[in-house]
Amino acid sequence: MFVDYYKIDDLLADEDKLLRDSLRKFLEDNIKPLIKQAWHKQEKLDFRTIAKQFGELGILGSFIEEKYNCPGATYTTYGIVCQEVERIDSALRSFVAVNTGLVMYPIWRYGSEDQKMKFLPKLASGEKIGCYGLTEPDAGSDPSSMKTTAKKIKDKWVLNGSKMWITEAEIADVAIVWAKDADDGKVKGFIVEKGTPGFYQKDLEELGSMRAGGVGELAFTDCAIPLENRLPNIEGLKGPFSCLNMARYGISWGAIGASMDCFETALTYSLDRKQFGEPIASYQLVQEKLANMITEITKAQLVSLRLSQLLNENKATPAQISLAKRNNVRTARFCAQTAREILGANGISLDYSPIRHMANIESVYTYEGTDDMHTLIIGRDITGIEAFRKK
Ligand code: TGC
Repeated sequence: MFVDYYKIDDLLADEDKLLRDSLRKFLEDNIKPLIKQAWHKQEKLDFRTIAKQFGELGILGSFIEEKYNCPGATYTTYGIVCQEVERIDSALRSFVAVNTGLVMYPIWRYGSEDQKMKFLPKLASGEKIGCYGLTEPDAGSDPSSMKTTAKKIKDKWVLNGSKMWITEAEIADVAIVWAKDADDGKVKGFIVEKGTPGFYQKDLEELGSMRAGGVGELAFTDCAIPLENRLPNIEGLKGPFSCLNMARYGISWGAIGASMDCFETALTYSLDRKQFGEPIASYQLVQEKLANMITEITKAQLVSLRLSQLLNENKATPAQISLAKRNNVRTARFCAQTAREILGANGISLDYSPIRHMANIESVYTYEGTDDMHTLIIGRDITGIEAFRKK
């Protein structure tokens, strides 16, 4: 079943539709059967295997050049990939969006040619997995207050500090880490490889959201990396923020995937479930809920598709990306709650996906910029007045 009320399919390229259909089949056959148990027991999915499978499917680093063994596709393709994986589970989309938008993108955009040749092909094939270190225990919405430092000592950069709420923290082979230069105070980006002395990686246990994926912390204690592991072509906060644009854009599509799955589940259930002698879909209150869901999903689809075109033309602004992330995650939150409600008591069972999406979406609502921060980013853009901090 496709949730496509406005024939948005007609606006997609044939190759994107083919990719979507084959990816959907792969995910439904291979990953969907594992997800309930993985989430319930908080036994993370086997991302080593999944990374290689995704590499073979050619869905990592969608918009990055073929020269680096990446797909060389469009931002629309990347969006469709995010939609399909989050239709299964938000942890899968986190994996794709972090690796593509937060790890491969900064290496591609700000890295040296040697760094690109060394890391991008292996990240695209899934041979290596990445993570992104920006957020810290005391620096979430305000990354400018980060405490992690990097000091140039002879032929090394020496990192000290910690990062928190990091997708695939423990498994990652490659971490993109943002730190303040201890001498000039400027934010700079570094590539830290697994196994470097002084680099500690640990996933958190007992999470109530994103239970099928890894989320954890990174710590650096006199962690010395070669000088050539600094991303040479960026300094300042616009580096990490520009990467967040890529992840936030991917989230806007992923949220559509989660919403679609909730809608499909609720529609199927309401046509099947009888109360008072009739399918509950025949009752006006249930129809209103379904109509509200399809309306919000359709609006979200149009926002992300248009945003993809703006990105393909290099015309999208950060505030436009904030609008899509904010709107579409609100839609997913609404659809998960509404679907759960339509399913009645069955809605709290993990036999159905909405309660799982509902818990996952709380992470998505908060990370890569909270809903409140995106409200203020849009507010600043349309008024010219900043409301982030007291003057
Ligand atoms: P501000 O003065 O606004 O900007 C500093 C410089 O950055 C530029 N900039 C951007 N550039 C590209 N894209 C964007 N989205 C940008 N936003 C800002 C800006 O033009 C400026 O450049 P320049 O050349 O003038 O220096 O900085 P501010 O500190 O006032 O920022 C305010 C605000 C609210 C926009 C920013 O702090 C913000 O976006 N906060 C939210 C942070 C956030 O999203 N954190 C989540 C991080 S990731 C995560 O949740 C976990 S890690 C990922 C995972 O593993 O899942």
